[in-house]
Amino acid sequence: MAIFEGRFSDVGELRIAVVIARFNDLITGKLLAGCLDCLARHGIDTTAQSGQLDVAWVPGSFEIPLVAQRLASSGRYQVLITLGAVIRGDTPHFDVVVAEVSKGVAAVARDTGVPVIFGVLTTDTLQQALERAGIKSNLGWSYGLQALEMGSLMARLPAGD
Ligand code: INI
Repeated sequence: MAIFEGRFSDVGELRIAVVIARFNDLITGKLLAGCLDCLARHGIDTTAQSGQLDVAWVPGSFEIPLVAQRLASSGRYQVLITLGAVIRGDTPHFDVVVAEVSKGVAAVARDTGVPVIFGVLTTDTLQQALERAGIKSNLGWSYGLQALEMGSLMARLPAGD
């Protein structure tokens, strides 16, 4: 019996890309800070000179899947992290953006075989988003951990076709 597990240390071989939306950057910037703090504490080089970590900014969460698709299919990265914040307003735009980014991110992972962490907050209010981006906890930190786990897990699984 084989048991496959990811790990959170000795992850020096991982190359990671973050795709982050500028929309609601009050929130996404805090998610990024939490995420980078997590990655750095687990041995990932997050400095400006890093050859291990790249960050791509997109206008809004709607654009995340397209850029994630390009980066994932480049073959350069073992795992991607997507960061966004979609906050429900009085218009149906929320549902359109949420549907596109959630389905799009899942499709990128399946189509490319590269794990893509879904770090897009979907909340009813700004207050709820702030609570998840640092006021109470910072989910960006969790997304960093999940990326390490999935990136290292995929490397340990038998090769697919
Ligand atoms: N983009 C977000 O990331 N969050 C939102 O809450 C949001 N709302 O509510 O409109 C949002 N809209 C922009 C969208 O993602 C695209 O950037 C835009 O439609 C251009 O394609």
